[in-house]
Amino acid sequence: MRAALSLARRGLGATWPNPSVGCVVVADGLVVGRAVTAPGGRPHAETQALAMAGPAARGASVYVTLEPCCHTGRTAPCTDALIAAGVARVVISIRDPDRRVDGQGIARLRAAGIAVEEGVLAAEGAEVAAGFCTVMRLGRPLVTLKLASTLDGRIATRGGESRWITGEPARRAAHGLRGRHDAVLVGVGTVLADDPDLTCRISGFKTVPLVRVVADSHLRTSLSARLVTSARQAPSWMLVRAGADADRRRAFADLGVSLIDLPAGEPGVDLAAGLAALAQRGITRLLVEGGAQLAAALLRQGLVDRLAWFHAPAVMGGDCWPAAQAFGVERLAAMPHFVRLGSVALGGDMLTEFRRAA
Ligand code: AOF
Ligand code: ZN
Repeated sequence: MRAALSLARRGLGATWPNPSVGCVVVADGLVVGRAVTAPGGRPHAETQALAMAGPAARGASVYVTLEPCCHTGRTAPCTDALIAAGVARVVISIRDPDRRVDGQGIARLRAAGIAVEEGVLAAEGAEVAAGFCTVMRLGRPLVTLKLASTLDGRIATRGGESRWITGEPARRAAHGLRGRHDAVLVGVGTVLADDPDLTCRISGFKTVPLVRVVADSHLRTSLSARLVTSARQAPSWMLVRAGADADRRRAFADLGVSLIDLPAGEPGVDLAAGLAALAQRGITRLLVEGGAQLAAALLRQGLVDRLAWFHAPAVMGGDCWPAAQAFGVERLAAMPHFVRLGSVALGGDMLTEFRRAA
């Protein structure tokens, strides 16, 4: 199962709208088949691993990070492929929360006489499938907020200088984070200030292009911004207020930018509705890269599931720009709380990852 989980981790960011699933087929103590869900979500892991195993799958044990599907979607059900291959045992990490499956895959395997165990390394299985499970449970993607600041949480000097606060190893790790997400979201302020590309610049890392999303209620983004001029090479989507200027909308659409209409939020667009719209389009894992306004709005609304916080060993002081703008915390009890998952040193910098406290 650990091997299946590592395979599944490799597919993160590449299989949306489907979950990344890992599958290992073991016969007589030997691995005879292994696979991860293909880029784009199909074929599923099990059918590929069974194809690799061929006749060796008969009587084998199959380790899979998510309950095999039993619905006929764009591919035939994995349960049927497992039954047809004559496997003896299926070991599952977690159930598939998709209503078309949710225990029925397990029931179908058992009805065919296959021994099924579930709940093996369930915490790891849940972490790998967290994006897909969040969509199923909450109707929005898993949201990871990435920040890179000084020790006192500052992201730019009072003069506006921000390149670079963290060093090269930390910036490479940030590209790795992009690689494991389906889409990246920034606020329009960041686009105006930095004109970012928002691509994953580690070659070979990303097999499907990262979807770039800008929250831009009034279409203030320049038509010559990199995100706009490259919209035909990699997807660029914009979260806009319904009723934004029609000529500007047409200009963006003509350049290949896809506009998503949303109700007004305070400020900008209604972010909860924006996240729901992204889930509707298949996004399961969303990386938010700022700026400070967007970070504050998401934190205030309890929409941040994970934090990836890079700290540079430096201090700027209170007249410099904070990682998150004010969001009105009066009492300690009102702060969003997080639980530390782990930390790594990256050159002189530090990356700490957190999940929201339950
Ligand atoms: C599996 N193995 O590798 C994955 C599964 O639209 P379809 O037919 O591709 O089905 C998508 C659903 O299949 C998805 O919503 C989820 O429930 C499941 N994903 N299942 O057996 C896999 N990726
Ligand atoms: Zn399947």
